[in-house]
Amino acid sequence: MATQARWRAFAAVLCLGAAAAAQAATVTVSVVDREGNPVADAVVVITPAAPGAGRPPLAAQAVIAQTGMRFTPAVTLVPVGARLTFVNNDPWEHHVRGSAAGMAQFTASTSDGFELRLAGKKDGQAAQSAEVTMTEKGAILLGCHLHASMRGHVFVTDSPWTDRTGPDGRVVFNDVPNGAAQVRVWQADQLVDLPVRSVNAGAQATQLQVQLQVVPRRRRL
Ligand SMILES: [Cu+2]
Repeated sequence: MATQARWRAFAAVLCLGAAAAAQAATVTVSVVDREGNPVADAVVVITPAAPGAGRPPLAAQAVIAQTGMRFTPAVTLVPVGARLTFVNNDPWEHHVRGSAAGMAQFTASTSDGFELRLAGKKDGQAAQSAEVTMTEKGAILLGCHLHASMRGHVFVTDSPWTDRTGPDGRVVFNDVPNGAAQVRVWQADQLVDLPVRSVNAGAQATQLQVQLQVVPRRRRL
């Protein structure tokens, strides 16, 4: 009798496990450029219609280094409310500016965004740094008033289901709640927003390919 009860309890746990697994779906998004080649550093945002219990938030802090006349990383992904720390490792000054990316960069007033002057790093001293808080979602273009070749981006998201594509151009989410969801793809050189795609996450793994209308420019090495 006791054994039977234990088996019943075990079976109940198995059922619960199966139910929990069924609620989370796998969604794979592949981003390719106009010529069909995989695109790294594109941002994929999934917004489930019913987010359920949600997902752990993305890290609310990020460091963007200015090293060798580059912003590193080139694309930084943070949630709304995150704190960014800019650190100048170069021995010369950088005058960092952040402003709306995409088509907005042609219409936004110059007073939008932020500016930071970071003195060059002196031998034997700590690098200069400054912090900025990202209060709104959207893509930010980073530049430097002193060095026109410097370019970087910050993507501020309001969905915890947000990730960057790897070198294979793919992002895989294994924990999208079952049901309808919207998928947005952002890429730095795709200035015109791509249409939002709809998927129905479910028992069958969802595969979605999104093609850019551009071929992203290569990063200066
Ligand atoms: Cu600079």
